[in-house]
Amino acid sequence: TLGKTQVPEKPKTIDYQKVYNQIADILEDNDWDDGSHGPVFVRLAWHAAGTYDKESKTGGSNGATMRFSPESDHGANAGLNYARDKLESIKQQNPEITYSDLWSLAGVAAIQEMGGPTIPWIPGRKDADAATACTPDGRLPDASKGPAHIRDIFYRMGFDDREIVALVGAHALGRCHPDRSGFQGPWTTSPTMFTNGFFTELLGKKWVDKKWKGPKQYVDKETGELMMLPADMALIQDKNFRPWVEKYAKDEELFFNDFAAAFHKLLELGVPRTGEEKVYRFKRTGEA
Ligand code: DDH
Repeated sequence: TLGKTQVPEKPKTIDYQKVYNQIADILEDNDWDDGSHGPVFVRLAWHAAGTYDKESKTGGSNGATMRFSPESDHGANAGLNYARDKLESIKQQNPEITYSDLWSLAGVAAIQEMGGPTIPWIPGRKDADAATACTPDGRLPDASKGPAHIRDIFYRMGFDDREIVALVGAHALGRCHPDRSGFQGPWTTSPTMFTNGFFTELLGKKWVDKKWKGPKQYVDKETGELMMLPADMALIQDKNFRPWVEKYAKDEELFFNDFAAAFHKLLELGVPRTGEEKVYRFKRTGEA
């Protein structure tokens, strides 16, 4: 016979909007780059997810395996320790959130707070507990390469040409650091604002080889202040990428919509879902 009714332990519910707000609160920092941790948070979310391989179903944003060596030491991840360390304070305040949810949520919060589109977000990622789930090096794009390499990398994740171009529009944000990637400079004059500026600069400026001892990159002829990677230039050199660059340069709303869908898809790579999950859309701080 049944004994006393068993009261199931109530699952801990996390107030994700509160976590979003806490992340928003630590973005600004006048001692950091252009004044915001936003760009490096976006890059962390992207590199955690962009290891996905749709054939073997390995990698992706589930697991947060970049906490472990060797993935933390992969060349492409140089400098992302700053983002991981900075987010540690949010993890301390919310011990029940997984690192994999936290990093993806930080990417969403950063984009929205810097003026970008609302990115639908779903929690439920689980952290792997050992380095054995680390992906092999070489799954993230190489900035010195062209269209064929970019397609190899992003088709492996399950993206098409339109989604690829939309995603690289994130280079409106942030900058290259000689001590991390070896490259130098920002792509736009407003690196802490999410805009379609990457596309308007790519088409609107004359790009010339930077004269220096560092790796091959481009600078704008006029001021020499802005930069493009060889992999960025690939988007206007390739006849199937270029039309999307032109569309996004003309139509910021189209870019925002496509980016939001593609970035959401990126953050879902490798995460098991039933389709029943609640989808969150966060309010920006300062929004009623
Ligand atoms: Fe990127 N990126 N990225 N990138 N990326 C760098 C910085 C940032 C490539 C190379 C570099 C995406 C695609 C590509 C951001 C977001 C995204 C840097 C400089 C290099 C190099 C790192 C450093 O020195 O600190 C290449 C190659 C590609 C490609 O071929 C597709 C995508 C898809 C995204 C995204 O978010 C969806 C952001 C943000 C930064 C700025 C980071 C910072 O600290 O500032």
